[in-house]
Amino acid sequence: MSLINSLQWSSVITNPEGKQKVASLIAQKVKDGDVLGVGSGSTVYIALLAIAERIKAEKLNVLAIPTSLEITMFCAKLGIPTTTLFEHQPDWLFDGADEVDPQNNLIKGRGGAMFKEKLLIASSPVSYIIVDESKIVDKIGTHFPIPVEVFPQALLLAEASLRKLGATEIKLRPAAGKDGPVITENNNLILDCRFSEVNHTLERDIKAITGVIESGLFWGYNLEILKASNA
Ligand code: ABF
Repeated sequence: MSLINSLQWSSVITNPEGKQKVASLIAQKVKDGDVLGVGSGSTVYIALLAIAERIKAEKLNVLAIPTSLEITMFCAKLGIPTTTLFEHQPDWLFDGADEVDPQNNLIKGRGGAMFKEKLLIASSPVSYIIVDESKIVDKIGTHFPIPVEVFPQALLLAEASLRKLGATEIKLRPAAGKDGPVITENNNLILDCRFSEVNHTLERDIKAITGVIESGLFWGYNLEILKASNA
């Protein structure tokens, strides 16, 4: 067995039934010739499994633009050809989220890939966000902090600037299972920030800090939310 074939989704998948429902909805939308933006996370992974089955059964020509190395490797395992934003723009995209409010504002970035996720959403004419019911909140920031990707040498400047914007808690995200901080695929750090108030200007204000690469706050994007309850 090749090393790619031995690749497994290792973390626990919460609410697998709900995720399976929205994943099936996404798989049904795939058409021959589509270039798909592919987000990150377990819901996206389950959708990829369903898409791979359709590609195989119906001999569809589909290209994927993944948002993380992990998803790129799963595409390789599943036989889904990949491309990049240098060569193609997505026809449409699917991605998960950590929180979705009634206006379709999101928090993303638990996997630390929000820079590429936002880049893909900004590049795609249609973006489907696939979520189980646990992700629906009345107010953004209910369960999750807002992740902010920061160039390492800008750490102290970013911390001070985020506090000026009203951050009440800022944590340097630790690496899972080893010492030190999480290092993103772009070689940056992640600050998980809680704010007393999250409003329409916060995303722009965070992004304006020198050294901030991107935040996991997605405010006012043109998104279609696919929920497990609608599947
Ligand atoms: C990505 O995966 C992230 O932006 C988000 O944090 C997470 C959702 O993961 P899951 O589908 O596993 O709940 O979409």
